Amino acid sequence: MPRTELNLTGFKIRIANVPLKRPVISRVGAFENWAFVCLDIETSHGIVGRSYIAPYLIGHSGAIAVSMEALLEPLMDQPIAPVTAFDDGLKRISLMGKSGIALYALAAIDMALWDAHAQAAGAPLAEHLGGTLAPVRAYNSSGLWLSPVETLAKEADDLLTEGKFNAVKLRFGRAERREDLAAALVVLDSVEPGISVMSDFNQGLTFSEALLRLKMLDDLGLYWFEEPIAYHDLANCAALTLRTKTPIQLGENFHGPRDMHEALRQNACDMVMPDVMRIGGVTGWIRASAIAAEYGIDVSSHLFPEISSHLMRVTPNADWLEWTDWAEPILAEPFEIKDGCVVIPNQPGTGINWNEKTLERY
Ligand code: SMN
Ligand code: MG
Repeated sequence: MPRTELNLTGFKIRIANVPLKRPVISRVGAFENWAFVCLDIETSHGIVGRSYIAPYLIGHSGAIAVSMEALLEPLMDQPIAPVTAFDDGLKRISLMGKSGIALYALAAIDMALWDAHAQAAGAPLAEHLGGTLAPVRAYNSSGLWLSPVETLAKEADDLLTEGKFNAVKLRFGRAERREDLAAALVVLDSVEPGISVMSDFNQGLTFSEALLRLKMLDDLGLYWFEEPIAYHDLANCAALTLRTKTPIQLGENFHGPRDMHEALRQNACDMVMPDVMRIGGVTGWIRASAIAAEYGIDVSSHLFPEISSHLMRVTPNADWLEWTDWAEPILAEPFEIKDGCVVIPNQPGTGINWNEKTLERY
């Protein structure tokens, strides 16, 4: 096949504030809308690479867009080379610290470059990265927030039914310890045997409260305890990991593969669930998943289900994909869920295409 060079010829960045079907109420905040920064990169052969990131705070989205522009300018008219662009970009952002806004901007660019690169090769991203297409098992994370306990059984049933899911995630961190216990019992009693229930404290506990609360919940058969305390407090996370039977899950706040390496080196968790925006896009994910593999640790994903489904297909020890429906309103073809699994579209690239009408509206 003749080799044609694919150059970056332009880009478009759009910010959308999309209403959530079920508002988020958690210890990281309450949200009625979810903020997206959407990137299109244009190339010399008419191929458009697309990605989105979701930085929680709409007010910070503009700063991320500006950071994206600054990182994209030097790539203009250059060949599309995601790994080279990532490493050069990392050097550039090191002047501001290789985390936070600058890293998110770099991750968005990395994902859009990989999308274009895979499209140019005519392969879905998972295949382009050397994997195969197959359904990816997912838990429905679009609900079970810190809502009244009496609403949880019905919501768990709705969440499981809407995509024939076999797993859901329940949020903890209520004011009183016994309220979390009541929430856990209601949900666990209401689901069929064989359904997995993950749990997430969103860093809501102090270390001493975590000792008490995790002990209280430890024998219920929850699949994992996610972020019980401040995520950067690795020493105390390691102490909790030693003391609890339920696996401790960390990862959505790893800023780059190095953070994952440090957490695993300190035995701060039993499992990891990187967030493709914070870990550094496709390139950051691939590097992080190699570290997890060497530690023999299971890898789940955090948010961004579309691109994460491709990445889970090339992740050794892939465990559960986190499914949320939050981007659906701005996608031309939302990914299908079949029997609790995300179906990766069999088309070149990531399969992310905009619903231009709604994207412009939001
Ligand atoms: C989460 C994600 C997004 C908003 C609130 C809470 C949570 C998760 O930490 O893991 O899904
Ligand atoms: Mg979480």
